[in-house]
Amino acid sequence: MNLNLLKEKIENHIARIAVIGMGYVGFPLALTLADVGFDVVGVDVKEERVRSINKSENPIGGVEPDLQDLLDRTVQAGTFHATIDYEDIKDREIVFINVETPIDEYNKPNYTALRSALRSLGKVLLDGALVIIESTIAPGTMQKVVLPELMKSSKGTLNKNFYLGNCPERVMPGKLLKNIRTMDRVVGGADEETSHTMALLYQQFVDAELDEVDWITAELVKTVENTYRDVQIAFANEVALLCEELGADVWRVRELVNKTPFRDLHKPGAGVGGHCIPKDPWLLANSVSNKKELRLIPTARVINDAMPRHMFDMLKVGLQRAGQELSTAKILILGYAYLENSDDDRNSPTADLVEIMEDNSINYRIHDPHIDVYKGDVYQMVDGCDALVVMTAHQEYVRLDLEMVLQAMRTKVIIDGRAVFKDRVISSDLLYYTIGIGA
Ligand code: SAJ
Repeated sequence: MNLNLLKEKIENHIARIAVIGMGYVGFPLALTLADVGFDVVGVDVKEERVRSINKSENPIGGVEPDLQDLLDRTVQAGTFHATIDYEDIKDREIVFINVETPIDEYNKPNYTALRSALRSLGKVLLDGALVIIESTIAPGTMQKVVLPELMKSSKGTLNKNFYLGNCPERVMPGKLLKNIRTMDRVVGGADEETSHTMALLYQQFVDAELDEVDWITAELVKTVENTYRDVQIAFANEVALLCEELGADVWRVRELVNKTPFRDLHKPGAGVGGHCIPKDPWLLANSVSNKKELRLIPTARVINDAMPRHMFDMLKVGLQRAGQELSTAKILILGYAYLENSDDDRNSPTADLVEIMEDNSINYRIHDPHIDVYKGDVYQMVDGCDALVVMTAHQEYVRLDLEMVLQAMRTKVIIDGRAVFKDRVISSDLLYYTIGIGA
């Protein structure tokens, strides 16, 4: 099939679509495409996840407006279903790939899931299909990994047997569906004709600008936009450490700095988690061989990764000042998710803090209102504790009755990694430390 025929099918919403990877990105994408009238098949390797999706059970946790309703609607309408069998997508004219692309312990890209999806897809790929990679990949990966894998598994040729593009996702937990429909997208086709076709496809469900580029530009835009954020957060964290040393309040400094035009000092915090920000700088840095020239990007990662340790150091100071031995202290950690009001715990800074606690044989417990294993009554869990360590700014903590919490505590130390309580009236016998305020 040539792209003209595919374009017609796209405009009439009769192009048959598959989305590989039913996670935070692929699942809402599949529902959105089905909601605008396409027939969509979702593919995932997790049989349990496929089964629950087909029973209209939403696999994505956290606060995601409208996701469940959309799932109910599309499953009932029969325009969307999930499968583990690649045979079920051999008739698909458009295939999105939204699988995980993590980094390994050496900060190198791990493309196991991506290669596996490409190998399985290639065996069943419909002649003339358009394949779009939405996973975040290091610049150069389309040329050096995706194309060779797909040519090998499909025994086909680019722009003859299949068309290939990269359109990096821009979802954010808590606003998955909204972002899919409203964020500008970069559509990187192997050639202009493919980019045009991709733009036409995204026009069917995206109400924003679609910028047509080549592969390397699409790969760079995604990794650079997240590396920008990581470097900005690292700068905020370093300013916070300065303020602590100087006895200043970084939050007041930040407020006034950001009154200056073109300044956007980010928020210092207990660490940088998630599936994007800690990973994408390494994908970017690994796209070039002479990495020794890259100093800012790796250093920003080191600064941000050191913040959980800084939380532990503040805890030690607080307990010492309170005259409470670390070895006999009882600690309650508030927040395991990497982001407020989300259940997403990927690359959670709290996991790093917990490792340090374990290494020091500290008696700790974890609370998180969005993660089943850590759910509980904070007012009960804090009973007899010596310190609270706030790692995530969940709404539940913002609304916490601090006086009640303090009454239940044995020693009254709060280490606040997200400045959740900094503007609250704090009783006199409390030792309160927050990121970026000298104590
Ligand atoms: N964080 C800080 N200080 C800040 C901002 C964030 O410490 O000023 C921490 C957060 O607590 C979290 C981590 O960084 O642990 C990441 O937070 P995030 O707000 O960047 O959330 P993510 O990981 O969901 O990032 C996504 C990214 N979106 C995509 O990759 C499509 C990112 O580009 C967005 O800027 C971000 O959402 C967003 O703005 O919500």
